[in-house]
Amino acid sequence: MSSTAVQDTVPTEVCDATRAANKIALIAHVTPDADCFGAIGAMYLALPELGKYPFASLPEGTVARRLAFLVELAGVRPASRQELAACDLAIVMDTAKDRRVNVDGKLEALPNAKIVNIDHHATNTRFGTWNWIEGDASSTAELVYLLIKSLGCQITPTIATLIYAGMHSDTQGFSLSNTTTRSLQIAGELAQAGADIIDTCEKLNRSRSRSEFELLKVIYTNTQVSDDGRLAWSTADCDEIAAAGCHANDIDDQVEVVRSIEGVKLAILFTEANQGKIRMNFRGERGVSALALAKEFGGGGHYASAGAILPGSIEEITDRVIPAAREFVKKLPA
Ligand SMILES: [Mn+2]
Repeated sequence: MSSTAVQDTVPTEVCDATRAANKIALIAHVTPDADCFGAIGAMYLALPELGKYPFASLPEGTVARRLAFLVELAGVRPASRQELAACDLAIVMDTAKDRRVNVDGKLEALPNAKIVNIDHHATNTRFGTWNWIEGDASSTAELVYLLIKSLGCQITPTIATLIYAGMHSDTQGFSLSNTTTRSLQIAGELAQAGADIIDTCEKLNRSRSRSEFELLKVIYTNTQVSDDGRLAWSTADCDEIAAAGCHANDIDDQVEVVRSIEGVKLAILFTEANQGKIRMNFRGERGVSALALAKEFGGGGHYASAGAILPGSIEEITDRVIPAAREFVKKLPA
């Protein structure tokens, strides 16, 4: 666990831009996770207190069943194209590159909006008018907590629950290396503010649908481990994902199955939710940079948790990536 290395202050420009705007679009990344929904939901509920109109971009079909409760909890109504086009500010959260925004028509669909870019991905390309990037923050939800407080808005029990969900999820229940004293301290403040931790964690961790469970069985079955035990990977192709009853937005944290094996330094999950497009999730354990390997294949993300997408079949892509991954773990110190 690292101590508080990140700054506690929200950039003044971010607060000023938020206060100056009237209609604010709330945007996160494609295949949104709990951090995205926590951040969007919390801002959606906080902004009206400042007299601002929030408009959330959630194109149809982008909410995973498992996470729909967060959207419902915040009462988020997805904005129309027209509403988004009329926004004068876009707060883009948790999104490392502008082409990853979860907006129909991407940022061109908001021609009048200046952009506040809030993120904790080390590889963020700083595409905003204003950029607030803290690579050491546990989650974007953590940054949103600081922003809402800086704006002088209340942390209501619902806002606290949404932020907690984002932080809990991105830290795997405060168990990963991005867990800091600041994140634990904020978690305590969220509990104090009335976050419904038990219900949220049950929904996030102990409410898998049968189809997601079927998909996990596939991933367990397909898991392979290198002879030295340092590399583990698994796959799920198009047919296997469909047979389990899953869709692209159900692929989330299943790489944790692969990562859970003792001694594994690097875990990779290859999934083909969309035919011919292989998504890779890389996870590094104990100081191993998953990002370094993901970058070799055009990917990005965080130091220990990264991703990439390549065109091809599972077989073609594993044939390319696994030899590189074997070399990569071989070079790691004993
Ligand atoms: Mn995040």
